[in-house]
Amino acid sequence: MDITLRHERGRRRLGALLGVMLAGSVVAACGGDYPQSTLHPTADFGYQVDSLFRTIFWWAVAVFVIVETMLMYVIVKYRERPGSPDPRRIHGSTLLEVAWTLAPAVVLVFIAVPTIRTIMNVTGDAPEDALVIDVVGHQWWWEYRYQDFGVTTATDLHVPQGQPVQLRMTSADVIHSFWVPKIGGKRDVMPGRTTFIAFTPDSVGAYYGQCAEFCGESHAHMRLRLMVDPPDDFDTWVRGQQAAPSEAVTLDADAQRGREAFAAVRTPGNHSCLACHAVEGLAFGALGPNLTHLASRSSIAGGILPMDADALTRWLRDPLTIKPGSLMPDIDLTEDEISTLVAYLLTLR
Ligand code: HEC
Ligand SMILES: [Cu+2]
Repeated sequence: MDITLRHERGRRRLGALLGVMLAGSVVAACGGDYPQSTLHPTADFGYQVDSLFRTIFWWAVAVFVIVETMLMYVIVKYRERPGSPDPRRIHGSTLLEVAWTLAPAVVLVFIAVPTIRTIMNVTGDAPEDALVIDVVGHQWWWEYRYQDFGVTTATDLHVPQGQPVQLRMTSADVIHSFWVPKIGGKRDVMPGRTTFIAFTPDSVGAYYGQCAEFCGESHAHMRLRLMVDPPDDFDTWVRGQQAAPSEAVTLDADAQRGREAFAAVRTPGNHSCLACHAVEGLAFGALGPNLTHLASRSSIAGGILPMDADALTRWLRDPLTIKPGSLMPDIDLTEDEISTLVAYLLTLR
């Protein structure tokens, strides 16, 4: 064999080896415990989906190994050699054809049975004692209504650890999809229809999620956080949300002026805060998030900004740059109005 050919082969082998190593490390990277990994579930819904995934994965591995082994064997054994005669012609083999029809059919049965069983198990039915929360998808934020407690909030979804929860979901505008990967699968949220997700979260923590159905310009900015609280903390949270915020604190001069700016009627365009937002005891708007306990949340604007003075200031200055297409209009507020409004909003604990 001449030298250049051998070199060429060596290089190809090295390339193939590197390719395999790269593919291996890419696949291995998927297994990490990332905030939105479906491979590390923390609720019964997720465990079922995960176990189905693993079952199918191992079937696929078995099929891959068997098929590739046979393929390699045939390629090597029947490769053309110098001077070898033409291969014998054959036509049809009943045995082979029956075998390669039956074998995949059997594999499909072993995949179909657990798949259908899982689908039946995760339709969203919940036991009697489940905590039912109404979820409303909006362009581009999630609203939650706890009818049992008279609490309405947004973006942060609080649930108690170890208790079955049922989400009763619908949309105020277009089709969205609710997805917290560590809890389980996604489910469409549609206007004029009600869909359900049921789960029992088993570990305390904050889990990220997001809208998983393209719903317009700021679809990528429609995130959420599922807060799984210890039961006692959850009760405390509910009591905090039920209390009227304005009674709880006396407002300083700035916050008082902010409250007035919030309630002021703005013309033209009626971009008054209270036209779109509710604050218990002050405003009843329903187009935007309920702000009654805004300052008790971890994030604002569909989970893309932290809940702090700086983010609130940026948001009030220019919501449309932060969130293109946002239904919160750009209101011509003076810097003074913004700072008093922020002072007021921060009192809404
Ligand atoms: C035309 C309706 C409308 C008006 C008027 C309006 N907002 Fe909004 N606001 C919204 C909508 C819709 C959102 C949600 C935007 C998003 O996340 O996509 C929002 C979000 C917010 C948020 C973030 C809340 C959260 O939980 O994410 C704050 C704070 C806020 N608005 C304050 C104000 C203030 C203060 C005013 C008055 C100066 C005001 N808004 C006027 C519709 C409005
Ligand atoms: Cu959406």
